[in-house]
Amino acid sequence: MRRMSLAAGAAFIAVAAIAAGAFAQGPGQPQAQAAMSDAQGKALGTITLTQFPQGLLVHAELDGLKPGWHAVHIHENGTCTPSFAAAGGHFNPHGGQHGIDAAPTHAGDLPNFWVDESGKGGFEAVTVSVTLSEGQASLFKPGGTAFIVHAQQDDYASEPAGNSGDRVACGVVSKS
Ligand SMILES: [Cu+2]
Repeated sequence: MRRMSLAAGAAFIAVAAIAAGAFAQGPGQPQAQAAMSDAQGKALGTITLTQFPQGLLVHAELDGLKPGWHAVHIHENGTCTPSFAAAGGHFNPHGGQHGIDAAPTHAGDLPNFWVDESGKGGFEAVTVSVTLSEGQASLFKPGGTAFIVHAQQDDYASEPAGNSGDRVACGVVSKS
């Protein structure tokens, strides 16, 4: 009896591990990514997007940024050249305002994230304001979209970008 229950426990753990892997990797779920680089073209890591029925999971692993809090947003043009200004303003298909109190907010608004002393920063967020699927809020609309990391944190209020300063990293959203 004891051996049987141990075996059953092991089987449960294996299933749980597979399920966790499926969430991280998202086989069968639509995925996209943005390869982030600085203004000199140096690679700073990747933002991976996985579409779930309940929302879009944003998973970022970045390195080479200045320590401290940084704003990150989805901007309205899928280009980072000739300068990061080409990415335009925040992706805002619903005519919203920037911040947390607004209704609606900019669809491209996201929470700030922390970069440690070594320059590494990562975060996950789930947003229901944008999608990899078709529609008005699609990140694959004509012209595409791009992620921008700013030099400072977002104050979640000031127009048009939360007083978050220069654009220090950019990456076009592309299908994985
Ligand atoms: Cu921005």
